[in-house]
Amino acid sequence: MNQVIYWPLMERTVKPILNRYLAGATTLILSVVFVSHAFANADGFSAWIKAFEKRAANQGISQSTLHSAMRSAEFLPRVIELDRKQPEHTRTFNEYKRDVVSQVRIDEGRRLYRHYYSTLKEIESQYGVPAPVIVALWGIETNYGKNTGGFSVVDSLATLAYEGRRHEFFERELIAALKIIQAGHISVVNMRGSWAGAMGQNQFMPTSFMKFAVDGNGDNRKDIWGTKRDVFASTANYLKTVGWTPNERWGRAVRLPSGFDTTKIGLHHKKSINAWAMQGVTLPSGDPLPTSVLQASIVRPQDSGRDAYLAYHNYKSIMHWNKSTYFATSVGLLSDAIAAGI
Ligand SMILES: [Ca+2]
Repeated sequence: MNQVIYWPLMERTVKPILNRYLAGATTLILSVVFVSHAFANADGFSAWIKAFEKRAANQGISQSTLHSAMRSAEFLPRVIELDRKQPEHTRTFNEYKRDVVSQVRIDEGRRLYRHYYSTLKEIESQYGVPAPVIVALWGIETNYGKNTGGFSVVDSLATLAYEGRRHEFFERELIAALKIIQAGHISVVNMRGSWAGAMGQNQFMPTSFMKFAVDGNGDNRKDIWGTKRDVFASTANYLKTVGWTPNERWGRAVRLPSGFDTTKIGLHHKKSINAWAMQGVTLPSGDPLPTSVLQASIVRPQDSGRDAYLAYHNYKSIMHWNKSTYFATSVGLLSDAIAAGI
C-alpha cells in the first residue's frame, strides 16, 4: 500500500547495478546512460500501449474503456525516478512513530471521529471493526484524506508496467484499474493516487479495491476518493475479510524483563498472555498484565531495549494491509490514542 513495500526490492536490484557503474565510470557517463535510457522508454511507450490494449481486450476491457483511458495515457519519467529512489536512511521506529503518530494527528483524529461519529458507529457495528481503527488507518495512509497522491493511476501503472522491472505486477494492477473505470466507480481523470498506483483516501491498490472496496452509501459506486462512507466501509470490509476479530484489541505496549530471551520475539512465537506474564513481561508501568488466555506474540519494532508490544490476532489483519511492524504498531497506537480522547 505504500512505498515501504518497494524499497527492499530496490536494495536488491538497483544497488548492485549502480555499484558496478560507479566502479568503472564517471558520474557524467552514468547520467548520459540514464538520460538516453529515459528517451528510449518514452519512444517505446506508444508501441507498448498498442500491444497492451490487445491483452486488455482479451481480459474483458471494452474498446470504449480502452479508448478513453489509454489513448491519452502518458509515460511519466517522474514515476520511474521515484521507483528507483533509494531511501536516504532507514528510520528508527521511534523516528517513524514521532511522524506518523504525532500529537497533531491524534488531535485531528479525535476531531474527525466526533465529526463522523454516527457514520463510523454504524460501520463499526456492521463490520465488527472499531471506529478508532478505521480512523487511524485513514490518518496514517493519507493524513485523513488530505494527501492522497496527485498522480493519474492509469499513467503511473502504465509507466511501471511498461518499464519492466515488475511489469507483470503492474500490468495486473492496470487491468484491475481499467475494470474499475469500466464499472463506473470513478472516471479516468478522477482516478488519482500515489506514484505506485495506491488509490484514494485509504490507498487501495486496484486489485485490493476489486477484493475489498464496498459501496457504503448505496449509490452503486464504490467511491474511495470522495465518499467518506465508502472509504470507511471499504477499510472496515478489508479488515473483516482478512480476519479481524470483533471485541479484541490489536495488542498493547509492554515491558520485557531484563535478560529476556530475545529468540522468543517475533510473530511466529505465540503464547497466552498469562504465559508471557509468567516469563516476566509486564505493562510499561511495571504493573502486571491482565489475566487472559488470549494468544499473543511479542514484537519489538526498534530492535533493542525493553520496550516492546504484545501483538494479538488482530495485529495480523493490520499486517495484511501493510507488511510492516512499524506500520501495524503505529496504527494500533494511533487508534488507542484517538479512542482515549473521546
Ligand atoms: Ca457509494
